[in-house]
Amino acid sequence: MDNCDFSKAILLPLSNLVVHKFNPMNFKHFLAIGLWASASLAFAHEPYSPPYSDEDSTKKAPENWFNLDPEENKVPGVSTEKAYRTLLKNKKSKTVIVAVIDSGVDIEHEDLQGKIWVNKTEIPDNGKDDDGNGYIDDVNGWNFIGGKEGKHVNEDTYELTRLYVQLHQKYDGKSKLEVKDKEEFEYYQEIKTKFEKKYKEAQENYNYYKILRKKCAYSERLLKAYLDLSEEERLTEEYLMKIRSSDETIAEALNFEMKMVQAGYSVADFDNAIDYFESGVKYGYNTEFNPRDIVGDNYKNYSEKGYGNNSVEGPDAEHGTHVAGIIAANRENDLGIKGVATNVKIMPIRTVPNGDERDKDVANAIRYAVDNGAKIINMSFGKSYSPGKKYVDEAVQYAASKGVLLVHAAGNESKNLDESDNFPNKYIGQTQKNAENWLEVGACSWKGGKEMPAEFSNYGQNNVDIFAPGVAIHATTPDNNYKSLNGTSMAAPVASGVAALILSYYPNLSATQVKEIIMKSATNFGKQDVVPPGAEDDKKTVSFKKLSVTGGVINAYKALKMAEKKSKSLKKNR
Ligand SMILES: [Ca+2]
Ligand SMILES: [Ca+2]
Ligand SMILES: [Ca+2]
Repeated sequence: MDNCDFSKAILLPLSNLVVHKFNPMNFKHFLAIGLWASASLAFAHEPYSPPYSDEDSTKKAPENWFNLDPEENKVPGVSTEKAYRTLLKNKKSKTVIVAVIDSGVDIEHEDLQGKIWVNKTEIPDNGKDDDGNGYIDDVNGWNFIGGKEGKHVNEDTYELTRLYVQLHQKYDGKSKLEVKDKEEFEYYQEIKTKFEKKYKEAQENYNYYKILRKKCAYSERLLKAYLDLSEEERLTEEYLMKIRSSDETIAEALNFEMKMVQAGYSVADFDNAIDYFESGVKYGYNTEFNPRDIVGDNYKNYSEKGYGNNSVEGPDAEHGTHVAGIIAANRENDLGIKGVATNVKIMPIRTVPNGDERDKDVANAIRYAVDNGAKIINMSFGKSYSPGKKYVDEAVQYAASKGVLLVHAAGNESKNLDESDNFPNKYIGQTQKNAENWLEVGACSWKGGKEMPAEFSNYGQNNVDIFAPGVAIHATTPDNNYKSLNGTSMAAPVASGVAALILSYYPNLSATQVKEIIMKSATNFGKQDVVPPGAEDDKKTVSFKKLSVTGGVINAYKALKMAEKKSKSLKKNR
């Protein structure tokens, strides 16, 4: 609990990996199509939203849009293709190591071959720490949420639950308080109220979606029978239009199904929602659940390192593999997708479970990355409480002292981060001192214009630096698959990729110089009127510059031009 600023414990909705298992299309969409009204249950407005699919929209995201150019292609991409075609042709580059602190990476993926970091000084599988870095057989990275015999933590609790359990043990049933505990006791009351509310919401949402799913399945069955369709056949709007029935049950089913079909949803969308809330009830808010025994570390000892195992994939590597592909997928192999940077090696550091990551692991992951040569660290995760922030901050400062850039996803709760807490962040301790090696990234959509900011993206004129593509990003997923995902989790690796690209061609630049260049060279959309994320009313626009420090979207082409100048001037002045 030390160094935790109690007064700042403002709450955010749950979310850790910014997209994990589910995609944060705005849940208001559900609300708007009237599905919520059709169940008479009291429910909590949890920001769950159904997964994105290209079919949802009449317009499709252009393929590879995140690498395209705003002027040439009319999408707010980062101009990677233009940069390769023009500025970088026949230019030499140096390999840059990018650490991906995430859920794990499928290092066997066809489009990541040759792109994974190899620790050349470590002899594989001999049970010895050959390079003496404190980690045994760490050939491709490390897994801080695994244990001996290759076991893995897959689910974990939320930090709110862990705080609640810890304080509950100390204060429950206590009638007499010592003066020194008064402040903490008040904090316990606050945590208790919040925890109980969130737990109840998760239960209600879980039940609510189960009812909706039932209703959906029932309506589909009924209407298919009426239309004499087979089970496999899809109910389309055309089919539904044919139904003429005075039967009340049919009419109600038709009304429900029409809304579903028009919005592009199906039973499967409810399955995703049910999974999400079920895991909250079963793991995230379960006060009895504690998977840390799997890791077998001395959890309270923050200075401990070396725990975990060397298996960097883990049981659920979708999120981390997607992130890795955005940064580094092979651009020349005619397979899959094209990552942003070519001369990079990904160092996977498995740290983030389904649930909230732990500060001890985050701090160790940052230190591992720095000590083993990463120049950029991608961090597509976040949470609302951070009892070990002190240790994370020290690791952030350590990274700064070694010239390593940290790229962090702003999160997907449509929140203004100037008004709510989100961890980790650039603030060191309780001061307002900023880490200069920190880049906070929001997500923008390919739609541009009024719809420039992704409707789920967090924002903040002080706390989000810049935006990058994070909607309908097609990239690598485990077992040689590919998927389109949404999230600031996807925007951060676009930014990391651009940073890596700059450093690989201009290695004499420092982390803070790369950050400055990315910020200064952004495509300025500041004057563009946009619908702010989470807005109730699409007509209430604000200028894009209100949503971030720069009011811009990252642009690799412009950044590389600026980097060339800066790099030359540094050489001259040497
Ligand atoms: Ca080692
Ligand atoms: Ca070894
Ligand atoms: Ca490829």
